[in-house]
Amino acid sequence: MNTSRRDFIKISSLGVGGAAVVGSLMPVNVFGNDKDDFNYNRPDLKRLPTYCDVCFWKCAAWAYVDEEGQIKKVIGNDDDQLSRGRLCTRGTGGLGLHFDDDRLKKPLIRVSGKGSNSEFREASWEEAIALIAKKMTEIKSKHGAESFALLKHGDIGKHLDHLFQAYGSNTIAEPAFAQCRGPRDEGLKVTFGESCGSPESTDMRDSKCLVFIGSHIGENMHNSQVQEVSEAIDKGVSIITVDPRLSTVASKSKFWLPIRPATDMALLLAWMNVIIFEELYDKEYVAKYTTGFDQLKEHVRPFTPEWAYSITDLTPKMIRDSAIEMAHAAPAVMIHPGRHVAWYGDDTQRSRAIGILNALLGSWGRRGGFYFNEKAKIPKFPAPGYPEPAWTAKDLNIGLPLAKEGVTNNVIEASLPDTQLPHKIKAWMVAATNLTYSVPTEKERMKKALEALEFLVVIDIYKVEIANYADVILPECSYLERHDALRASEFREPSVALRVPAATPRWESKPGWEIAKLIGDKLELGAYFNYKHYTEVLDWQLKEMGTTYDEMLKIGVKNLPRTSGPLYIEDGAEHTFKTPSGKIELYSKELEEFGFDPMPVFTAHEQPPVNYFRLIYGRAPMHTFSKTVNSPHLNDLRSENNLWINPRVAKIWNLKPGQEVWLKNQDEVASSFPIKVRLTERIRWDSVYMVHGFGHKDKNMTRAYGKGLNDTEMITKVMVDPLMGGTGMRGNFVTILTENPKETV
Ligand SMILES: Nc1nc2c(c(=O)[nH]1)N[C@H]1C(S)=C(S)[C@@H](COP(=O)(O)OP(=O)(O)OC[C@H]3O[C@@H](n4cnc5c(=O)[nH]c(N)nc54)[C@H](O)[C@@H]3O)O[C@H]1N2
Ligand SMILES: Nc1nc2c(c(=O)[nH]1)N[C@H]1C(S)=C(S)[C@@H](COP(=O)(O)OP(=O)(O)OC[C@H]3O[C@@H](n4cnc5c(=O)[nH]c(N)nc54)[C@H](O)[C@@H]3O)O[C@H]1N2
Ligand code: SF4
Ligand SMILES: [Mo]
Repeated sequence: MNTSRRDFIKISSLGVGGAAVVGSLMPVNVFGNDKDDFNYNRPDLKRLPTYCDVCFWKCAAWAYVDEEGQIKKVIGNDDDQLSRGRLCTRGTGGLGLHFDDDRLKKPLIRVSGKGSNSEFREASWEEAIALIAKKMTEIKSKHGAESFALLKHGDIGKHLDHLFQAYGSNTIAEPAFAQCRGPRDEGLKVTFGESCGSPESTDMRDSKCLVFIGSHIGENMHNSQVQEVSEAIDKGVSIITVDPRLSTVASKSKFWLPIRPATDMALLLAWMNVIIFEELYDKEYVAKYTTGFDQLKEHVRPFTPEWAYSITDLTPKMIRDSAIEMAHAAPAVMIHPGRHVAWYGDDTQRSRAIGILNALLGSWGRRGGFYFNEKAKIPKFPAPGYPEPAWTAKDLNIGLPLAKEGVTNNVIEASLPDTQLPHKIKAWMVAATNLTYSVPTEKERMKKALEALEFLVVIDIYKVEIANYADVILPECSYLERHDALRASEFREPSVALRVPAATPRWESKPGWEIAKLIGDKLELGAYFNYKHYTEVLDWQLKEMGTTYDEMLKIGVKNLPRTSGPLYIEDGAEHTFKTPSGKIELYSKELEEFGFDPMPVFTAHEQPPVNYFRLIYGRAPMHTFSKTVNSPHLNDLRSENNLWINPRVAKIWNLKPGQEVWLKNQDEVASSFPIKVRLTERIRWDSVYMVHGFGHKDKNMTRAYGKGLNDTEMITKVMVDPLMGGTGMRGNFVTILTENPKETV
């Protein structure tokens, strides 16, 4: 990395961006649903409401269908706060999940082998469901229902949560906690008594200064956020991006801070130091709403920008100037708490530090900072109470005081024959999560756990890698082919959105609600599934909420009035935070009582050894994790990832653009597939970068098989967050192999 890049870079002076020429954050073609190129008024078309399931933003949308029942187009619903009438490329290309002929077509039952040598045969739904119910009954009587775990993500999760709790198991976990936003949510809860939620309650459209620490909005395509950042850019917002890589949003920033990876905490403490000692903080807000300021002031006294310089590679001037920039915009400044924050194991504390910084600037509960969100309450369809399980997934979270949800890694750990955890898990149902791609584990541990299971059911739309260990595989239909639970996303106003099928399920696939009901009925849990079709549930719920199924068919999404009070703290008004003290806790007695640092501290993390690079990863605008890579529509836009390498490194290593290389990590794990080199100044010399989700190993995914490299393979060292079990994944180092390791060894 040359000196000018290491310096405090004002992008405008590089001519890459700058407020005058930046305009929108959306790269051309990212919002693909240009409404002008399609005649929506064609008499042969009808439109049906849905909400997008290509990621968890759940944008409300319309599916346009012709007389033959063919889905022609999916577009955003104008009345929706999340889509604002536009879908991102992935949402527009969501059709690909419907049309993909590589999808699972029938239930499959394993006949032999496990893993890569497994053989399956097709089965009828009756046979598959009967086998699942028989095994669930057997496991319940042998080991207790609790030993049957549900690992899920996505919309089918709600239906299966209900099934599992009716059955007697609350051994439930999903990667959205320990692999994603758990550390952030728990860190913010300790500080403010609540998290920023999902969608995050970031008031970006009215911000004067936006700070992104790793959050790479623009590649991370969470729809309304991208739109709000673009709006703020158009209004002249100043952006500060902290990222070892010149991300899309960094290229639109006034200040890019190309930090040495794993040292963000030092920067955050130095920012606090400047803001406190240069008296840039919001004195009134801090006095009125926070507790522990004096302790924080003493705590950060030594953490000067000069102290942080040698740790972060960021000059004291960069640190001071950017802190001043934020303070000038306060309280309309939003330091984004990020979303996938499971980085280095001290992530809850880093998220807390971000929270504290926002508090010092008075931005929590203020316009242009964070608003108070609200979610619609969906009434529960009448059903008996659930039996009380003897233990739940949370009981596996030994010594993790803030692990308030199931931790996937602990479920995996409890499934190992030699587990030290207090409860043993014997079977899994895995739905809409490709665990072997999304949960990092030590070498071989996941495989051992999978091999030890007495029974594994996988419910997916593809025969993904984990399905090769399954005893039974069930094909769910795509979201465009099914009803689902009502969407009640938290936002500025509460809302409810409906999803109905735009097409009939392809082949023999079935919707999640029906799969849950079929298993439930077979288990004689029919009282919990007291309806013939899910529309009865939807209609009942919607009537309770003052609307109807028929009305929702016409409007798709309904925004409801707020009932929880104002969006922001009104000037000078009293406000009680949901913390033990009722105030924003700059100093946390709660953490102190648990035996943890009451205020965030800097811990030095290992840096890459000679000839190794830190592996960092992120998103591409046209893909969601590993789930869209095979979609014909989205694969067309990008079929493989590439490896970002700084040209200086490439010169020393004699690497050429487009050259295929393999990676080997610190634990001697070599990649299954090669990845092509991309030379770019946009990455520091000590790191390499790739987009997560590629390198599929199952040949049934014909477009995705063997294309690109799976970052998770390289993530065998996990830095566990001692507060909540988050799995820090960015402490892995890779070296570059120019020949296929499988052929040379
Ligand atoms: N297109 C698309 N969008 C998505 C998703 C998707 O799959 N596809 N997934 C969604 C989901 S579930 C999530 S959780 C979010 C995740 O997205 P975000 O929360 O925005 O991002 P992260 O994955 O945490 O971070 C990625 C960025 O961190 C930078 N980085 C790496 N190491 C460091 C470091 O040490 N310090 C700093 N400051 N930066 C570092 C990388 O260069 C990269 O730019 O994206 C969401 N949006
Ligand atoms: N190495 C690495 N690991 C990561 C991340 C990373 O950036 N790098 N990101 C982390 C984050 S932030 C998150 S949120 C998690 C995400 O983790 P996951 O949610 O596990 O992500 P995917 O790998 O996309 O798996 C989704 C699965 O759902 C299936 N699927 C798609 N549509 C449907 C459907 O309609 N019905 C059913 N039943 N199945 C469907 C897909 O085929 C796929 O198998 O991963 C985490 N793990
Ligand atoms: S952000 Fe994109 S992929 Fe995610 S729900 Fe919205 S349109 Fe779909
Ligand atoms: Mo995530």
